[in-house]
Amino acid sequence: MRTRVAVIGSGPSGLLVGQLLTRAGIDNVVLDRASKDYILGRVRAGVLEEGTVRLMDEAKSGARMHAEGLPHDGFSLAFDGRDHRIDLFGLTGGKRVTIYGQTELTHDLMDQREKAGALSIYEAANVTPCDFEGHAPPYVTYEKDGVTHRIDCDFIAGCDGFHGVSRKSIPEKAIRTFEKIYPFGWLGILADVPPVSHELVYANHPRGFALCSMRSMSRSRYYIQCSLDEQIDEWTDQRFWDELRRRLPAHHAERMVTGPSFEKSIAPLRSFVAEPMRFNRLFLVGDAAHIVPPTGAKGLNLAASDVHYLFEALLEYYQDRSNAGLDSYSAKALARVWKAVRFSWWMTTMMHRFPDTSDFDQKIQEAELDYLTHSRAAATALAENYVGLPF
Ligand code: RFL
Ligand code: PHB
Repeated sequence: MRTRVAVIGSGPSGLLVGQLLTRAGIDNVVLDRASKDYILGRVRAGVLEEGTVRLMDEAKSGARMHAEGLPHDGFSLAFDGRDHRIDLFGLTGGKRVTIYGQTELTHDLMDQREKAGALSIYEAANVTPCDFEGHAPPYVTYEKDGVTHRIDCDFIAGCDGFHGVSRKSIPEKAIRTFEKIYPFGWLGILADVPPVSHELVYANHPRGFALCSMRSMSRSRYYIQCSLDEQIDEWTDQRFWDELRRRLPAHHAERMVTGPSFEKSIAPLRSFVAEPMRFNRLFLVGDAAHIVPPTGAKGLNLAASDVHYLFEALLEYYQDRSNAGLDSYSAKALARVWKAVRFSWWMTTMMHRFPDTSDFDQKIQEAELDYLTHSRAAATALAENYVGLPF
């Protein structure tokens, strides 16, 4: 089989780049080792920046997102038993975020891809990017139903997430990685109960961080900071609700509606960047190249900005026969990535309780929160990063 762009990974990065390419008439194949149902069963991101929304529109996949997504003009930072609202809309001159689950976004992109008749291969085993470093055209091999297949292509988009094969295929000496592991995780649940507040609440509490998010006005997504050795089976719903309630200001805790959860998982927190993001004909996109802790809600949105830069570069290549965009992809993407890595690290540091915090560190955290909620300049810096830096 031959295609122009072989896309490894059918998460948001792979589907979005695939859909933009298909709409521009650039033939591509998406390959994933998992099944469609497995991918749609993963509960992850929930906050979309305006740039991500714009890209979904460009991919003609935004109709349901506009109909069902919730525009949010602000969120709360809760500490010392009080809420401090960050007025995203007012501080950024009219920008907002949209609450729409990654699962739904993925669903919409899969539907549009199917409608467009573009090829996706699920449950592809041993996907391997080959010959992407030299002058010969690259290809990808995979196994399906015991048969090995080969897809010849011009380019490979490595959209296969943090544990994917693309980054691992790059010789060690050609890649540099940067990593920070945080000494805690997030225990998250999904439940069909109305959220405690119509906006998100990020809470800093002596017992640890808590986040009240949502998927709709009848479905809540809640997280609490937990230690890394926590066993999920030891967290009954009741124990989770009790712990969450303790970490929230009284007016939220009192209003909280509880109910059975239908998803419960623990996610470790990590910052990770691989440089560069291009290896001749292989491009790393999204989580394959970088991971951020979820505190700043940036992971999916960074995947979207990478997709934007890569799509523009491929368009320039196929339409104008110019390599300029491909040559600058890595530098452009990384410049935005590092700013989001910094923001996510900063939000994480400010909102969580670290096991080894000294009295000095604690006072600095309190001063930071006090400054942020009393200085318009400081709040503006937070708001402009939260709604997303331009791309
Ligand atoms: P994905 O979504 O991991 O998709 C990669 C796909 O590649 C496939 N794959 C392979 N296919 C073939 N061969 C292989 N060897 C393969 N290895 C892997 C996988 O099956 C999968 O389908 O990466 P992508 O597309 O780059 O998307 C990135 C986002 O998923 C991620 O950044 C976000 O979910 C992060 N994130 C958040 N981001 C936000 O922007 N806002 C948020 O509010 C937000 N909250 C979150 C989050 C991530 C979380 N977790 C669990 C990590 C909350 C959580 C709890
Ligand atoms: C979510 O709704 O899953 C969510 C929202 C905000 C974050 C992280 C996750 O910062």
